[in-house]
Amino acid sequence: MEFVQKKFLVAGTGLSGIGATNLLLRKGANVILYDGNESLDSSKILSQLERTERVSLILGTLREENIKGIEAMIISPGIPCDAPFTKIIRENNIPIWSEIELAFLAGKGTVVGITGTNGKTTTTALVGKIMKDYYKSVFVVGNIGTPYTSVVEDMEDDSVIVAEISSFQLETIQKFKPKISAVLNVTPDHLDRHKTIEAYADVKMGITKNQTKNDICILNYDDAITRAMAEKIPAKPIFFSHTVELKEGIFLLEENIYVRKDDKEELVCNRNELQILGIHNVENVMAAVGMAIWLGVPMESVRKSVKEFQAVEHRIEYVDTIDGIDYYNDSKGTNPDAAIKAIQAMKKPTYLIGGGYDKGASFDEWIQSFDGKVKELVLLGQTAKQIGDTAQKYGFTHIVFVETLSEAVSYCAKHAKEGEAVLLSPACASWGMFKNYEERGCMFKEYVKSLKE
Ligand code: UMA
Repeated sequence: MEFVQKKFLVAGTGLSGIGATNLLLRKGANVILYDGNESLDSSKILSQLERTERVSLILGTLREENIKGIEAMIISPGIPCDAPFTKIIRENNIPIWSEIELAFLAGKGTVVGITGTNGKTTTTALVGKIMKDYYKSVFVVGNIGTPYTSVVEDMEDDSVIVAEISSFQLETIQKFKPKISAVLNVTPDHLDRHKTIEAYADVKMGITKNQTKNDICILNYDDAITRAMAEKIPAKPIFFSHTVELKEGIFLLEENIYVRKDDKEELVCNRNELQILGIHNVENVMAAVGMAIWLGVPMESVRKSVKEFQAVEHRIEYVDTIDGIDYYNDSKGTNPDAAIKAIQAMKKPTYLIGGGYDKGASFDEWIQSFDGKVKELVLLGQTAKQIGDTAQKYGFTHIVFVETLSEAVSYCAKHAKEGEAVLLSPACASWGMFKNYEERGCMFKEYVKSLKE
C-alpha cells in the first residue's frame, strides 16, 4: 500500500491515534489528527508526535472542508463507529479503517490474533512468551497496551505478531487476516455499543472473515457460542475443551493437557505444573498451546514456555473466588492513573481498597472514573482522609475507614455479596505501611487465602 503524499484522517488522540499518526507520517502521508474533546491540551498531543510537519490537529467539531481528499479515516477503538462526527465521513464515502487494519496493511510478518470476552490478555501474554522463546522477531501488540501501529516499522517478513484484538478493533477491519486466530469465549459485554449478544458475537467472529481453509481458528468447545462458530467460519476450526476428549484439538483429561493432531496424541503437561491458577487459565493455556502448535512451534519448546509462564503479579491479578466474591490484587496500582485502569477492567460491583503513602497526587480523576462500578471505598493509610474528602466532593459517600489491610479484607469479605468483587488498587505507594508494593500485594493475597480457613 502506497502512503506517500496521501491524506488520512486519524480519529482519537489516545494510544491508537498517536500510533497511527506516527506510522502514517513515517510512511510519508499527510494526517488530519482529530479528537472530539475540545478541552484537550494540543501541545501535549503534538509532543507525542515524532514530527509535526504534515499534520493538522483539529479538536472539537470536524467540518466538511476538513475531510477533502481524504483516503481513509483511521478510527480509535474507543470511538463508536456511529459517533455523530462519522456521519460526514460516511456521506462522503470515505472508508473507515480500524487502527489494526492500518497496521496490517502497512506491516509484515505472520499474525496470530486473539479475541474473546475474557482471558485475552493472559492468553496473548502467554502466546507472546511461547513465540519469543522460539522465534527471533516477535511483537506482542493490540488491546494488551502496545498499539499495533507503533511497531510496524520494526517488522520483518519472518516476524510473528501476537495481537490481542478487542471487538472494538474488529468492527472496522477490511483486509486484516491472521494466519491463526482464536475466539476464547463470548459472554455479554460491551452491549452498550454492540446492542445484542448476537451482534457482539458476530463482531468477534469477524476476526476470521478474511481467513481461508489454509488458516486456523482456535475455538472453545465448551462455550456454545464459539462452538457454533465452527460451522460458519472460512478457516479450519480447532477446538479446545476441558470437558470433552476431542478427536482433534487440545483437551484436559484427568488433570493432563493433551494435544491431538494428525491422529497423534501428545501430553503438554499436568495442570498442576502450571503457575497460573483456575480453570479459566487452563482454558487460556489450551488456546495458547493450540495457536503455537498449529503455527509450527515444536511441543518441547511450547511445554517449557507454558510451565515457566507466570501471571503478571500485582497487576489486576486474579487471586481467588470465595463465597462467589472475586478478589483481585492490583497492588501495582500505585498512582491514580494505574488505578483507573484497574477500575476500567472490573466487570462486577466492586469493593475498592485504596489509600497509602502521600505522594501529593490528586485523586479527582480516579474518583471520577468510578463510573457506578465502585460499591464501597475502603480506605487506609496516610491519604485516606484526602481520598475520602475528594470522593465526598463528587457525591460518593459509601466510604469506610480502616486501620490495616487485614481489616480492609475482613470488612469486604463480610459485606460483599455473591457476584461482586473486591479489588485492592490503592492509587498510592505502599511506603509507611509496607516495604514495597510487592509486599503489600503478597499480604493481601495471604489475607484473602486465610478467608478460606
Ligand atoms: N474519543 C473521541 N470521541 C469519542 C470517544 C473517544 O474523540 O466518542 C477520543 C478521546 O477523546 C481520546 C481517544 O478518542 O482522545 C481515545 O481513544 P481510545 O479510547 O480508543 O483509547 P486508546 O488510548 O487509543 O486505547 C486503545 C484501547 N482502548 C479502548 O479500546 C477503549 C486500549 O484498550 C488499547 O490498549 C490501545 O488502544 C492500544 O491498542 C484498553 C481497553 O479498555 C485496555 N480496551 C477495552 C477492553 O479491554 O475491554 C476494549
